[in-house]
Amino acid sequence: MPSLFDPLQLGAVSLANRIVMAPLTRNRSQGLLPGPLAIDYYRQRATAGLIISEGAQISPEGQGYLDTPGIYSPEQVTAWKRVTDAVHEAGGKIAVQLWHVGRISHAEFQPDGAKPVSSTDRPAQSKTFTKEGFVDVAAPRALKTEELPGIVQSYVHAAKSAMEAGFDAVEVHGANGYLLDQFLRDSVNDRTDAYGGSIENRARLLLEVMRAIVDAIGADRTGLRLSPVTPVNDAGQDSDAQALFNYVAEQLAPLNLAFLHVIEGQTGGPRDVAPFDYAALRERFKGPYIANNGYTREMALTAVAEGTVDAVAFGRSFISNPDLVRRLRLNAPLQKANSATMYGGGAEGYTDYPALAD
Ligand code: 8OZ
Repeated sequence: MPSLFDPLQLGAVSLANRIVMAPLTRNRSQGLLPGPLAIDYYRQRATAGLIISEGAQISPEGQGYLDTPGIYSPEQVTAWKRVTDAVHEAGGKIAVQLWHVGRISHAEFQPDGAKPVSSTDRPAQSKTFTKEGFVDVAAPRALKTEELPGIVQSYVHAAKSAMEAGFDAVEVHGANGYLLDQFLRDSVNDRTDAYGGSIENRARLLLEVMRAIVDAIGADRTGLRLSPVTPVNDAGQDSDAQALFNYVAEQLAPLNLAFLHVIEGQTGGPRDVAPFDYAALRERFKGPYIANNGYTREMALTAVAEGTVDAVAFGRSFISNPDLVRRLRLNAPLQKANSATMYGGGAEGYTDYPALAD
């Protein structure tokens, strides 16, 4: 049986081990550009089998929080290229997370202070982080049907930009109550067009995005993150999450994506927040499955050895342990992440967590 420390092939990307750095929003990209500290931060973590970057918005409208990086302008591509070069020089692999927040946004980030866009015009009961600190998210406007091809095109443009920036792959953010999840769930999506109502209709935008990206950059460099039952960002439980996500996985199977990355349970919280059969999802998807959320070393070792998952993504422990792979290998103690320095700021709590001494 494979071990957590064995290599793994995800589409075109060869991983040295099955330990993945989960995407982590850090709000340190002034001017929407990953800066010099981001180069150090990602380089320090290059022993991960695969780094998945923090969410990077695919367009100006896709931004919802202060100082998150973009992946759509030539300037952003240049800035990211320095990050991907540093990770590659250190022997690592890095994917970018393609992010559109939908209604989890604020006028401060939107072009001309416009309303953020969503599947619905109902606001989320949620907060975002702005120059003024944590504030309520803005009321959105429902996208018109004829605007949806433009959304798909923004994802394609961002995916092509990611390839120019030297990323090994892209991960589409289909999780955590952001735009694509706002279309998937019937707790949020109240549309009456071909993108609302039935499961087929609610999954349509996500599947169009995935097919378009696959056509543009290749399935072997395209992955997806889902969170079937997470309640974060006012993503209410779908009336039949299992049927919805089983359908999505079945439709994705023929695309032969590089990976499916699943947040099991509540993002950053309990794994048993609602019943869900993740094995059923994996069985339908057929391709490589990266599991995430609350995995201990023991759980990760067991899950890979038993073959229930192909790889495990760790979030918070990668914040505070740049050498997490080595620590897991040695069963060395893990440093605890400081929650006060997670979002915004400088090097403190970002690039100053030490590696184990030799
Ligand atoms: C924490 C703070 C801001 C954004 C997610 C992109 O939950 C996020 C996020 C997390 O997916």
